[in-house]
Amino acid sequence: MGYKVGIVGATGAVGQEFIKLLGEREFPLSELKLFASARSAGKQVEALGQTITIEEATETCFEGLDFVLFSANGDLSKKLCPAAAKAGAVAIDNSSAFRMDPEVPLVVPEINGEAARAHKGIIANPNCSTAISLMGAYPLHKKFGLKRMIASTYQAVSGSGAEAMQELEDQVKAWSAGEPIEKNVYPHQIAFNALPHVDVFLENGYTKEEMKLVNESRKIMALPDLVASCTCVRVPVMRSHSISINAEFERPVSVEEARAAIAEAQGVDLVDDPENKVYPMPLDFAGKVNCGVGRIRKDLGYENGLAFWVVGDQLWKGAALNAIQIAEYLIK
Ligand code: 2RA
Repeated sequence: MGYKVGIVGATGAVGQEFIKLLGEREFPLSELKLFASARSAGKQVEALGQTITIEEATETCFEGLDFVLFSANGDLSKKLCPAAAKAGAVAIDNSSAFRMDPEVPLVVPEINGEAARAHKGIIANPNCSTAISLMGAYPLHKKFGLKRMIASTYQAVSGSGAEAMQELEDQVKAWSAGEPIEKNVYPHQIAFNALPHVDVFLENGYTKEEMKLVNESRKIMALPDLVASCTCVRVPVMRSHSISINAEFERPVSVEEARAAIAEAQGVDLVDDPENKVYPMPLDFAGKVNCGVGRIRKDLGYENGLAFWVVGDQLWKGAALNAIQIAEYLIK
């Protein structure tokens, strides 16, 4: 038996990864429908060995579908996810529109997959930096009881979409050729730079991105009292996010115990042999299903503390893969 799957935002960076991963993971498809803006409607694309005509994403296009994977802006998700659910589909939404809605499960399958089964038609996919961070933090929480998490992210430009990836490439070329640098996606040059500015600034001095990591972590791990803070930085890396985490636990923890907890965890690789220059790096995890954890060491600031480093593919575990893993979880 196959499933009828729709993709909203099919022409975007994440939408393209949805298509690629559905094929590579041999998701049991009986039909694939691609939806995008009116501008793209009517275009024909090759996808999974078939020619598919892109349809305009509207409130009436979801009839008969089992799953609809959304990677569109929050406003469009707010409008169309309920329509998909009303049509009988499960809407898995990659925008932030429903993530903090108490009626909508926010899911990383390796952490709270069962929460997905309580859905009422819509399931929220976490922000990329959240999902990747928790792939390292959660296995340690399970063993040692996380009470404080301070995160600093080093985020790839893929998080801003295909245009940002092209902008980085163009800026590197222009810089190397001594030509003027064009800036369209970011307020400053991103090539050879680091921007402590991901998403918009809020009144509390944090950015929306930073508050997403704090608030979504609490919801996904069901830790409403988790003490957390975060700094999100955009760096000139193509498609993997890296996160430095300083964590304090309820119970004593050794580096060896932490390494063992990561080594046995699902969806994450222990990459931790700094003496031999072995640690997770963005280039190594681009296009990888698993995230990587390394640089595990006692935190110098907390009695029961650890510092560690997590890396994951922003387009995959940070977006398209996690959403498809939610669908896989529901059909298993
Ligand atoms: C970013 N997490 O990295 C945001 C959206 N994908 O820009």
